[in-house]
Amino acid sequence: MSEPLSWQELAKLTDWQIDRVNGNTNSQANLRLFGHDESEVRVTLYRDRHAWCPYCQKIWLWLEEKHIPYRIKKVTMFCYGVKEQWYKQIVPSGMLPALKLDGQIITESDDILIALEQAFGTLQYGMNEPQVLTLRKLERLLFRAWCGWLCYPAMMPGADKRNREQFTTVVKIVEDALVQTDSPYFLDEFSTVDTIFTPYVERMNASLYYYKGYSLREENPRFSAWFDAMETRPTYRGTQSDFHTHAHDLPPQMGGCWSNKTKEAKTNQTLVDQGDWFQLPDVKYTEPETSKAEALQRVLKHRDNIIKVNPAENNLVDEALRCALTTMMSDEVCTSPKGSDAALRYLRDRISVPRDMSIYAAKRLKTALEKTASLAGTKQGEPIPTKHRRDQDPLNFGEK
Ligand SMILES: N[C@@H](CCC(=O)N[C@@H](CS)C(=O)NCC(=O)O)C(=O)O
Repeated sequence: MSEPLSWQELAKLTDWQIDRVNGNTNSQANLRLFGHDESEVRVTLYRDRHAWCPYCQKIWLWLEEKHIPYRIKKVTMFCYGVKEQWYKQIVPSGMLPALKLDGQIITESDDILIALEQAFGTLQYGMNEPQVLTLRKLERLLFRAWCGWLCYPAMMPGADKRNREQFTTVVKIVEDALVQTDSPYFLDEFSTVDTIFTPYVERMNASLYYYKGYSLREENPRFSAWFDAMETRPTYRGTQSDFHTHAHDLPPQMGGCWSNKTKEAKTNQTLVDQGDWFQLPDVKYTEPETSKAEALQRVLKHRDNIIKVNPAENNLVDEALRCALTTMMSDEVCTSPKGSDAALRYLRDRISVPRDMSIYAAKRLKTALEKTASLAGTKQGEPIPTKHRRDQDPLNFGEK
């Protein structure tokens, strides 16, 4: 049984750092140069601060794959807090993403990709090439079938089964499309089509696992191979979220997500919410050796705000958090103060991937928080709201 380390002692246990500007894809960068000079930047991407918006992820991936130097300006989505006035002056609807290209503002993610193609060339295939158009339509078909299953309560007998069949029928068409080439991607090599499918396929995989007990990645071999191939790409790894973030960020965006309350869904919900997070099929590449150091570094950076926003008393959270981090770094059990179970689980439930840290770092941190909390008691944190996510208001994290 060890005593919690001090913040100074903890700081000595991590030297994790990344090159946000020229290194791998990451959610924290405000400028990406890929070795270019800043004077060459022609593009500004306006994307959501929470690194969650699917249409933003599409553009983000495309720019990263093409190594286009760009600036990033982060904007709050309505459900998390107040939309920035300066952004409404540029885009009155407040919708994201938007792109400034040579001084010109473009909205609508497909129009943005078309404008980027005109300026910088295609990502293997152009948005309006026939095979791309066909697959773009298929992506929308899959999207609608997913909404039809996820976003309605299915009260009538047999409705859940019918919605599931409608979805899996489209999944079968997508599986057939994926088999058309030897590559694991949609066309004969990674292309713009993969960046278009990525955001919602990732959200489908997470949400159907959690709300319907259906594992898209595990039940469909071509999708499985596609995910595996995507995870070989540092661009995708940098934008990749986890099941918990999607399961709890989707309801306010989609106007509600409904569980079918099957045994499988209930088992999956417990796994996503309470662990073991290493058993989830949300990531398959090998865990990097740096994941604990990354998690620690990210908590150290934001610790004052993390402690301040927690509903529990500051000193208690401070000690409990140091306990969890001590456990994470040493694997030794550290007894957290009485009454800290709910406080630790409040934080466990609010780690957002990839906004706060990468998927494996989050798993390590959640595991340590839960292990420490379980020694203190069984109390859960305040429930995560389903109509908004103002518990994640960026103003509480010193963002302007
Ligand atoms: N058709 C648009 C859809 C964009 C969209 O729906 N954006 C959402 C976020 S995913 C948005 O900005 N909502 C306003 C907000 O949440 O603040 C596109 O393709 O760009």
